[in-house]
Amino acid sequence: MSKRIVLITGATSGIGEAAARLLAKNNFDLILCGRRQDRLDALQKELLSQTSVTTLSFEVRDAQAVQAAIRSLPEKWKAIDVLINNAGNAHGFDPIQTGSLEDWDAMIDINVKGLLYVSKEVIPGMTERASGHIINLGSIAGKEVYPGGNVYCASKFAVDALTKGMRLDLNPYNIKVTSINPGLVETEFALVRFKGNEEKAASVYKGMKPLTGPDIADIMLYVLQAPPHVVLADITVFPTAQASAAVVKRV
Ligand code: 8X3
Repeated sequence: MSKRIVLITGATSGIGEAAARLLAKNNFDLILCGRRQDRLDALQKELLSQTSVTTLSFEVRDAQAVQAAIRSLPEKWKAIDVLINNAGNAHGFDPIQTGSLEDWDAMIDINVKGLLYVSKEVIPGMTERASGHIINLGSIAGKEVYPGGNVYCASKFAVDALTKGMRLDLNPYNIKVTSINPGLVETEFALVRFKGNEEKAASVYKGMKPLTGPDIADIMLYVLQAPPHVVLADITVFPTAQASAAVVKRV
């Protein structure tokens, strides 16, 4: 297969960063997106010896910024073959009666609206060319609701619905749509959810071996290397110690 251009949101850490590293080695040119320009620069510098890399720094929740950034891409980067909607996070773990508006806004703005803003800029080129692949990062939290998950789960249920909606609407255009729905993955995810509380964040992964960013990146590469007539539509992946959102074997 010839080289493809992939745009990855949330490329500055965790799953997005691992995907950037793996795809750089596997015939993809990279458009790395994130909020933190210093991290984007460092990753670009690291990967430039392996492939072409450009960066875009913006907040996915800012529709204007998303539009301006993606439209600023030089001509040679405009034909995006693969969109990885990876940016997203959980903010807070409060029950519904005490959750904060700020946390709710962040999760809905980033996980749902941000995914839509980026998709809106990228999909028209794909429909025009009648080719493309969109990978949305869902979660087990988009399949099951657990105590304290409320708005985060709602945001990931929305991602699940959007993935299905994209697959239906883009069916006439030869565009593949995949969702990858991980369980526990050890990234900065828990640290963000617990607002920097390292002890609470560590307890999420205590006594079990969680998935890692590179585990999810491996799945992405497999998905992207499937033959043209094959699309992995919906993948749920757990660490072996996990059986559902809430059932985890710990030692
Ligand atoms: C992250 C998985 O189980 O922590 O999306 O909600 S979980």
